[in-house]
Amino acid sequence: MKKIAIITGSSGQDGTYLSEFLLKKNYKVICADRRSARGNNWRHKILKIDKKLVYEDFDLTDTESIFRLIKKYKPDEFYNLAAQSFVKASFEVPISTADITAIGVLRILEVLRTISRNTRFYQASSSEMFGKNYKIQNESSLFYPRSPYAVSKLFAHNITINYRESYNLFACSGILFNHESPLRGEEFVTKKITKQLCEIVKGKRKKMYLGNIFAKRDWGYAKEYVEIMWKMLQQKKPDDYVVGTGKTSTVKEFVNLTCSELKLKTKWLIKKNKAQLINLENKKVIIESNDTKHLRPSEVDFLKADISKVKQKLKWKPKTDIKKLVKIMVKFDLDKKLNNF
Ligand code: NAP
Ligand code: F7E
Repeated sequence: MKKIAIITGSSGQDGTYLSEFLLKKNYKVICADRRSARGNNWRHKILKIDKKLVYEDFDLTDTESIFRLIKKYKPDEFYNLAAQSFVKASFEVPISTADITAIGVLRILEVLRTISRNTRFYQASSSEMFGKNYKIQNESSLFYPRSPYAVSKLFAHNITINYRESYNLFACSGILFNHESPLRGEEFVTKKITKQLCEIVKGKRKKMYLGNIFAKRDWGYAKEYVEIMWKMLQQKKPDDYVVGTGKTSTVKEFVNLTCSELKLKTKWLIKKNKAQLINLENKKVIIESNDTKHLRPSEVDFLKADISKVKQKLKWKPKTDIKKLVKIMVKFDLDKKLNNF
C-alpha cells in the first residue's frame, strides 16, 4: 500500500520540490490547490511530474473543501505549504493574508482533530516570525513579527503547537529561513535579481529597480529543504525545527554574486541610503535601489539561523551555499535548461 500525502500549495516552489521528493519515495501525492494557482502547471512540467500527481481543487478559506479532501483520502501525511506568502503584499491585503495564512491552518487542524487524528501534519512556519529580533535565531528565540504575513505565520505556528499539546496530534512546524531556486516566484528578490540581470546581459532590459539592498537574509536552496519537511514527520515524536544555512548576506551581496556569475564588471555608487549599480563596460546605470515601490512599512533587517538542533537531532545540514545557489539560478535563467533542477 502506498502512503498518501496531501500537499497544499503544491503548485508553488516548495510544493513542487516536495511533490517530486515524495513521488521518489513512492507516495501517492495529492496536490491541493486553487485552480487559478495551477495555471499551466509550469513548475510541475519543468520537473516532469505533472502526469504522476493527483490534483484536487482546494482553498484554505473554505472549510468544507478541507473537510471533503481529508475525508476522501484520510492521508498519512498532510503538508500545509499554502499561504499568501509574499511579505510585501501582506501589507496591502492584510485581512485576506490573515484569513489564509493564519486561520487557514486552524481550519485544517480542526478537521484533522475531528475526523483524522492519525494524520501527521507539517506546518510551513517562517523565519519572518523572528522579525526584529536581530540575534542569531533558533527554536527558543523571541518572536517579534514585523508584517501581517509574519503575524499570521506566528498564529499558525502557535496554534499548531497548541493542537499538538491539547489533542495529541502529530503536528510539526519547520521554521524555515529563506530558500530559493529556479522555481522561485518572480516577485521575490533573488529570482528578480537573477532573472532581470540575465535580461540586461541579453539586451532585453535596460535597468532594474530594487528596494532595501541592505537587508540581510539566510538564503538556502529550496530543493534540499523539502527533505527536512518529510524527515520531521518520520520521527517518533512531533517537534519544531529551525532550518537554514547559518550564514547571512545582504541583498547587495546577492547582486554582486549574480554579476560575478554573469561576468558583468560593475561598481556601486552609494549616497546615503540610495545606491546605483553602474555597468563599467558602458557606464550605464543598471540598478536603482531604494525604490519606494519596493520598500516595506516595516522591514526585517537581519536573519541568520542557528541550525544546531536540526543538525544534531535530524542529522541534516545544507549542502548548497549562496554562491552555488546563485550559479544554479543564473544558469537556469540564462539557458532555461530544464534538466537537473
Ligand atoms: P509559494 O511559491 O508562494 O507557494 C504558496 C502557494 O500557496 C501558492 O501556490 C499559492 O497559490 C497557494 N495559496 C495561496 N493562497 C491559497 C489559498 N487560499 N488556498 C490554497 N492555496 C493557496 O511559496 P513557497 O516559497 O513555495 O513557500 C511554501 C510555504 O512555506 C509558504 O507557506 C510560505 O509562506 C512558507 N515559507 C517559505 C519560505 C521561502 O523562503 N520560500 C520560507 C519560510 C516559509 P495561489 O495564490 O496562486 O492560489
Ligand atoms: O525579500 C528586500 C526586502 O521578498 C527579501 C518569503 O518566502 O522569505 C520570503 O520573505 C529582502 C527583504 O523575501 C526588493 O525588503 C529589496 O528585506 O525576497 P523577499 P522575504 O520578505 O524575506 C520568508 C522567510 C518567508 O517566509 C516568505 O514567505 O529583500 N528587497 N528589494 C526586495 N524584495 C523584493 N521582493 N523585491 C525587491 O525589489
